[in-house]
Amino acid sequence: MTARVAILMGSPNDHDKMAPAAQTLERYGIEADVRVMSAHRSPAAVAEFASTARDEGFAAIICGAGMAAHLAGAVAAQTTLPVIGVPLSGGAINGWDSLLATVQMPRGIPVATVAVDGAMNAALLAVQMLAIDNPDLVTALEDHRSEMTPR
Ligand code: RP5
Repeated sequence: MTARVAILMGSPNDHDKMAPAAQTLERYGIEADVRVMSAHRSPAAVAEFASTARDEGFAAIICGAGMAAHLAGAVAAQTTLPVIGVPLSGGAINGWDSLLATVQMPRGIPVATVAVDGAMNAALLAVQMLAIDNPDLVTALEDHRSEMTPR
């Protein structure tokens, strides 16, 4: 089965901030499965998805959420796949809440947290994980880095 990456977000209102993740995976030819589910509003769906994700062929799961952002942690609790958390801005304290909620995971259940609204970096981190045993992705990553180099 070809490796896939899941992109989860806590609300339909998160779509614009998470769009760079799917766009970046697309650039690398990696299939993204984008879904809205919430640690608070649909916890059973989150548990079901996360606990079966490895068997469904996912290689990594990107989770974006704002405010009391528990989505990445709730997913990480149910899978040994790598989980990448994207704290999203918005709300009364504009991302400080989601940053701390996403990054401050208890010992034993890691979430690789990127910057607030860092959806592109979340996707690049997933690509780098997939590149561990994929030389074509290594080359694509190197080409991308070289495009980003200021000239
Ligand atoms: C989080 O609460 C979502 O990820 C979203 O960023 C935030 C607000 O959600 P909405 O009230 O806009 O649906 O769970």
